[in-house]
Amino acid sequence: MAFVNQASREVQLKIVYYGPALSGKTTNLETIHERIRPDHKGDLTSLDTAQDRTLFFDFMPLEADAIKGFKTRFLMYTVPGQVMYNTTRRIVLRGVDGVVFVADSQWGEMEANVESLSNLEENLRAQGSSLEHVPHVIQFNKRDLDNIAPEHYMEFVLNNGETRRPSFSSVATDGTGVFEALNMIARLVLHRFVSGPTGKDAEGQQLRLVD
Ligand SMILES: Nc1nc2c(ncn2[C@@H]2O[C@H](COP(=O)(O)OP(=O)(O)OP(=O)(O)O)[C@@H](O)[C@H]2O)c(=O)[nH]1
Ligand SMILES: [Mg+2]
Repeated sequence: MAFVNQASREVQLKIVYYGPALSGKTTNLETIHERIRPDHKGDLTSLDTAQDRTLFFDFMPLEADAIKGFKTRFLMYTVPGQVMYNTTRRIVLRGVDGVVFVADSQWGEMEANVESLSNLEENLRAQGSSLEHVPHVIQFNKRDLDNIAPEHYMEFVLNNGETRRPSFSSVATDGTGVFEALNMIARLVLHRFVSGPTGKDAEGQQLRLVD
């Protein structure tokens, strides 16, 4: 749920990177953190295990001049992908405004991708929401590897519903596709926010995006 602080004139929007274990969610955030101007980002907080796997979540605030008269802060989170951490995923998903689903393009991970996507749907439903109501994009990550499924196959398996989501081929380790996906989810989240009931100022006027 978007949070509007009328006193400090700040809007907070929550974006969650979701997907199966080791698909590249943390790497996405690391790449974004590396390349964003220092005055537009806060520290990246990573809660990793010894094997560099997310134990709880990664978090990074990101600032943008997107809404007229307000500062916009995107709160960027990743979830732990390992199946056993579902309670954690549910907690991190609370109040989510937008999701980047990071799929692993390797053939051997296709089942894990499908499972993770339905786990996302299930966890959203548990909070009274659904993918229909939460803006989301999908990343076909690890396109630099050899043992990967063709994009059209991944589209068919993961993105073949009635509401096709924007999709991006990516290599999170070198930044390919990472900002394209981020820009798209940010745009979708902002548009949803300014056209919705929470996107109002203290006088009840609908907020507007910067041209
Ligand atoms: N070749 C290649 N490796 C990648 C890519 N993205 C991530 N990796 C590697 O995949 C491994 C897992 O990446 P993480 O970003 O930790 O994965 P995660 O989704 O956060 O994993 P969990 O936190 O366990 O759910 C790391 O060794 C990364 O360097 C990519 O696009 N290409
Ligand atoms: Mg991680």
